[in-house]
Amino acid sequence: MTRLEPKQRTLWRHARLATFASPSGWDIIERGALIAEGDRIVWVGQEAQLPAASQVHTEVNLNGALVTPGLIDAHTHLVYGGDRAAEFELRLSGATYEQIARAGGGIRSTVRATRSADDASLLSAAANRARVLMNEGVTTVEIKSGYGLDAVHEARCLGVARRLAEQLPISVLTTSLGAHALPDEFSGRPDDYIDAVCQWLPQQHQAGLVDAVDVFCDTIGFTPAQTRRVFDAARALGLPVKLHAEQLSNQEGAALAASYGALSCDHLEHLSDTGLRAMRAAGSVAMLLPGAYYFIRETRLPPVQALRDAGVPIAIATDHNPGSSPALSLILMLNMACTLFRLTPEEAWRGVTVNAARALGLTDRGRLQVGLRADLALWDAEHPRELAYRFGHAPCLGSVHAGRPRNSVQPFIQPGTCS
Ligand code: DI6
Ligand code: FE
Repeated sequence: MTRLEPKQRTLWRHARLATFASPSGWDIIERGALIAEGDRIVWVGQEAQLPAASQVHTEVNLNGALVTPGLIDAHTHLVYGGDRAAEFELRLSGATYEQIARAGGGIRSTVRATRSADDASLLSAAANRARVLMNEGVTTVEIKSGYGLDAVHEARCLGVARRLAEQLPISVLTTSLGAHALPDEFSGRPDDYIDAVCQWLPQQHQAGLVDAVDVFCDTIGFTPAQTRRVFDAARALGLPVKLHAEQLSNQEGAALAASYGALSCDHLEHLSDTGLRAMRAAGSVAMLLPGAYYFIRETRLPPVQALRDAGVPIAIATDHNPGSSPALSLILMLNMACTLFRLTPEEAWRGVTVNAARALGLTDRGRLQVGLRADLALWDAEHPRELAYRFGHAPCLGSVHAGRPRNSVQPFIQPGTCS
């Protein structure tokens, strides 16, 4: 990766741009061009309308490739040790996800593997996973902790997530999810564990490790009352919250999270009308996770039509984790969101771009627009709907992160200047 000077100007030309700049529609610009200056987009439009005096240092002919905003995977659990392939086999022979969790497997088995892994192996495993996402156009990823479940190991996992962003051309937002499961040493004492989670949050925050706070509020997770205590601790630090809400049962978690102005409520298969109304009033994003729905063979669908009717923005993510969604393709999630949840391809695309940015509280990305970050994904496709239509096939030609092309984009680059 070459480091560009801050004022380096690059013209990306002969592209078909899907900008998502308006509130609806694909906003396709045929024969489009885009100028990036440093990490920002400074011009987007039809190539024929390029200002005559557009001085640039580098010009890239994209030969008609499709360009979309860089993809945003706004819900992942990317840092962990081990895997749960044996648990997958158990589930295939009849055990449910909940039964395995209650018997000490599930999340707690990943906690054991994570605690015993050293920093270097946690980092290299997470980096390998991040690279797979990046190879399909992902330029921003949210990463939750939640497999350390004590002060030391939670901080270690958040630190690994931060280091990923230093080592790879990808933006990382971290979420502290200490309240993911009850660790063995607190067995029978969930309230004591919540005390501990609330106590270590200020230390994590002081160390610069936390962008947001999450809780798993469900029958095998934590109660609404316990969730509220974690949210109060987050609020005291000025940290935004989000929630694993109504995944396996309705706990009215979405309404609770919305009352704290949650950025997003995630999963939502069991969302109630009360929860939906509260989310609408708070402006929280509905984060739908088709990978987990599919992998644990949920049968209850999230209320997509009601969310749509209420105008609640919908985002889509991989929920990558070893237990309920070992998926590493955000492009596959587009297809699954359409096929399983009946989203339109455009809704699914907005779910991994503009609405995913909103779910992270980010206003500087998710669209191709002047003033936003030059985070781009390049595709061998004529129209973005093709990427939601095919599955097991993501023809990504490369990506650009903060104005800097990744290696795979280099073949496009034709040195020269245009004036
Ligand atoms: N819900 C999920 O789907 C993941 N976490 C959560 O709260 C599953 C995490 C795992 O099974 O390891
Ligand atoms: Fe999750």
